Amino acid sequence: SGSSQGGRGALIVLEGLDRSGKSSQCARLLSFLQGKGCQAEGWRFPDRGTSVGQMISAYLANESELDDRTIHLLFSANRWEKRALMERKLLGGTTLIVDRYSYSGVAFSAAKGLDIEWCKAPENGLIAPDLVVYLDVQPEKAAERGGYGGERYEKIEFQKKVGEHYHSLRDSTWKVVDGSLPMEVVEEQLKELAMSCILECQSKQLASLAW
Ligand code: NYM
Ligand code: MG
Repeated sequence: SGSSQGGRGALIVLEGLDRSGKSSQCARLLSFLQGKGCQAEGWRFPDRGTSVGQMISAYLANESELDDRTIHLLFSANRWEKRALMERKLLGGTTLIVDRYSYSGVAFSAAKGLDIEWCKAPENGLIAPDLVVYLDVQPEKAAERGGYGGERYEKIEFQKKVGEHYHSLRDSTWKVVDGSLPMEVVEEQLKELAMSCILECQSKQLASLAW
């Protein structure tokens, strides 16, 4: 069973600050793709459903304390434990719409003051995204959107630093979309980017992150 058009699926990642609209846009994009008969699934990191994910979730909820490098490696391990399944899905023709990935891993940890090259190292060898869409929203704007949920990192000053580190991670797979535009406008831009990416991936091999 491949996709209806044959070829592998695309690894499409949405990135951005907390409250930038990623989760809503992932859901909209996913239902659009599925409505078109495209084989697609929605994923997110952290994946809080695994035992590593539960440790991460407790840390984010301030229910546990962890050394900065230790939690960094847990976020990375949480992607590694999903790598084999991710590869199987993509090769089987399923497109994955992923809410956060390695870029979150590096940007949030580097914002705490950890060395950025040290932060990148454990991400090497994970599957490289075919498209990264960064939803660009000013930290002040993001905070206005119903406020933050009270998890660790959800503070304007910290989010500003995260944004600067995201900026330094931009590469050729990145597209920046203005996340302050109306939801429907952002949605249209995402649909177009995703459709052309999915088409291109049918004749493009999977690659690994090499930072
Ligand atoms: N986060 C997420 C990290 O610090 N490192 C990572 O590798 C990932 C994937 O977790 N503030 C942070 C970003 C968010 C928080 O994510 C929880 P979400 O999308 O709000 O559930
Ligand atoms: Mg959040």
